[in-house]
Amino acid sequence: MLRKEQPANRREFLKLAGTAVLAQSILAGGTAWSGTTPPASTVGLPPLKITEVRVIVTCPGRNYVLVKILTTEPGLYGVGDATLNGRELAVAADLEKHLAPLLIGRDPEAIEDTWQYLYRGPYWRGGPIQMTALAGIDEALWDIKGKRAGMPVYQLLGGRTRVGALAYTHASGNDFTEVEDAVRHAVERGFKVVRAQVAIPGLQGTYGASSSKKPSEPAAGAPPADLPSTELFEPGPYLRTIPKLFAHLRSALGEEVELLHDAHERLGPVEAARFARDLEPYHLFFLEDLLRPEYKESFRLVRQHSTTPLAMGELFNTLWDCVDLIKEQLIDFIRCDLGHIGGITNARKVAALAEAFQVKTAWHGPGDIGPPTHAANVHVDISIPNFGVQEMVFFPEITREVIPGAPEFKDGYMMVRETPGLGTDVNEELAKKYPYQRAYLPTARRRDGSVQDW
Ligand code: EZ4
Ligand code: CO
Repeated sequence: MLRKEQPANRREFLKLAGTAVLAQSILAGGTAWSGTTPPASTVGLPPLKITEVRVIVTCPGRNYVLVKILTTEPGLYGVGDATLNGRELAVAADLEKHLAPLLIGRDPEAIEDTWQYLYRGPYWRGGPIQMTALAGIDEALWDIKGKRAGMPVYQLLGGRTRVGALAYTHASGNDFTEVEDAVRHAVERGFKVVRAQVAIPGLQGTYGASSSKKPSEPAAGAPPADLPSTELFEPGPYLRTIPKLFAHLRSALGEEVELLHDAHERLGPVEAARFARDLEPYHLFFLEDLLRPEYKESFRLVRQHSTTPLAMGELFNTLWDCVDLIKEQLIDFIRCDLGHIGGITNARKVAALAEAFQVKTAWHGPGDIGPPTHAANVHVDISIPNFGVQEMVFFPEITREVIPGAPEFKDGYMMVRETPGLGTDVNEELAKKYPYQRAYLPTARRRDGSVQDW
């Protein structure tokens, strides 16, 4: 309230002087509150600053990039995952050379402010390298916040909405019987949802089920295969084979088990619409990534021709990549990769946007993103209302030793650890024993030799 006796010019002066102090603090690289009174919520806790950012590149079975953020509180640190398969060192260099210097001295509690600063601050924004780096930092900061609060991250996100996250695994094979066996095996392990892929006759190597029995996310870093392999793809044989696979699986396994399929962003609009229609009788849980991410408008055509549920999004990097598909209800599941879309902070916004339009989540969860991103997936899954399903992997023992704490699989569901933070960590000494090995995802070509999306 204005006091009569105070001359107007003095009031203006005080107002300006106050603003100047604030501005000085902000221009010195801080936030509106750093260097002044700590926010009321943290009164009683010592003020916290980031002291060091370590970037750990390691290859325990395949390459991973971890970000470890240390703070002024002894022993309080966070670990995030910044792995981008085939471009690991670009993300590591971005983190080390460009982002780490901006983090030193900052308040690790100010996650949203740091996110905005690193997303909009550099002027250049988006893209998989920058958004993967940002995810690594974001996950590490949520890990710190959870540890400081003494709570698992899902508690900070609003608490539990469900006991665990319904999970799906991959089943693949060289022919229909091999895939059927793989699905049966998954069901025996407790899975209620299974992704099915099969090798395509006449095509040497196909995403998800190559004849050489490679895993579905190759680039494991095993020399001498340190240059990309080339696989063959033709839409004709693919579009003819997959509906027959699902006809076989339904007649062999019945309707109970939920089945899904990943088209891996390879089809054109009419091919995609026909494919979704041809698969309709087999009642897929969803059909994943039908179209290339550049051609989102083609989902309208697919929708006009089929009621097969659609999922899309592992190649998206920003919230705005998701907006049109969600608001037009052109998809049923949004499946961004938390590790490539800037972490938990951005994923929660995608989830909230999706909630408003009855779209569910199905976050990307392959073996080529690290355990902290898998943990982040599940913390979000079990704290939002519109969770759909969670892709998962069983990490090999060597990976679990170097990067412990991945969510655990129980009776078809993923569970996070009830420890403060994300529940994941990195063993830095052990990580050093597995140095980076150059590796690439495969590439694909058509029979005529032209480039094809993998
Ligand atoms: O091809 O993670 O749904 N899962 C997938 C994965 C992706 C790899 C790419 O690095 O599509 O297998
Ligand atoms: Co996929």
